[in-house]
Amino acid sequence: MIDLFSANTPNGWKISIMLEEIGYNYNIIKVDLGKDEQFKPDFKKISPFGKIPVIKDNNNNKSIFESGAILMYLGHQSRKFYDEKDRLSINQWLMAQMGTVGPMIGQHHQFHHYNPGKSEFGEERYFKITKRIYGELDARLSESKFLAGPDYTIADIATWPWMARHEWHDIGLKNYKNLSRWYLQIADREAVVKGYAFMDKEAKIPKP
Ligand SMILES: N[C@@H](CCC(=O)N[C@@H](CS)C(=O)NCC(=O)O)C(=O)O
Repeated sequence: MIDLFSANTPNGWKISIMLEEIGYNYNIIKVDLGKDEQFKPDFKKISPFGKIPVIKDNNNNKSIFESGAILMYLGHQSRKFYDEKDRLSINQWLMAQMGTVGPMIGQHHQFHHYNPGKSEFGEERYFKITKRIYGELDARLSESKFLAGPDYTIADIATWPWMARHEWHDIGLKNYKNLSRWYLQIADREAVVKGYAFMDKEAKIPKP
């Protein structure tokens, strides 16, 4: 049994989707970011930067922070979506999500969605970067079925939740043929539908 400390956000969905995909049982412990629960001393003991998601594996009492590290741990444990022979490619696309896709699109959310009108520079900069990321993912997916190669892996599980916020981005996912094909194909997976709705049973995946 896994304890999942999380919130209803893209970084949160990565892990609920993975846990659904590998069929592990998990307890959800909601961390209310609006109430700054991520900064409580007990939570910071397992998440030094005060961020969700975190898991605790009750089989060995280990806790793990950082979504990429959690996906690698669960992929390794379950031997699913993290095939040893494909790790070089999977790790690169996973790290690209962790270092570029998530942080950059996260800033686009801050300036374009949550705080429009506060900084023209910030809005323009992250709109442009997010649009470029759409193009770069689309180019990759024009030559490869999934991000790391022919198989669905933890790199897709890490990246897909960020595209699930496409309605906030105002970039027009449907204009990116390969990215849309990939997005919709993953959106049809039962585990993704369940993992996306892990904190809100009524939540429906937005289609382009
Ligand atoms: N690199 C971290 C990022 C996690 C992250 O930014 N989580 C956000 C929610 S999506 C959070 O906890 N924000 C609370 C805060 O920054 O105060 C990961 O991938 O786990």
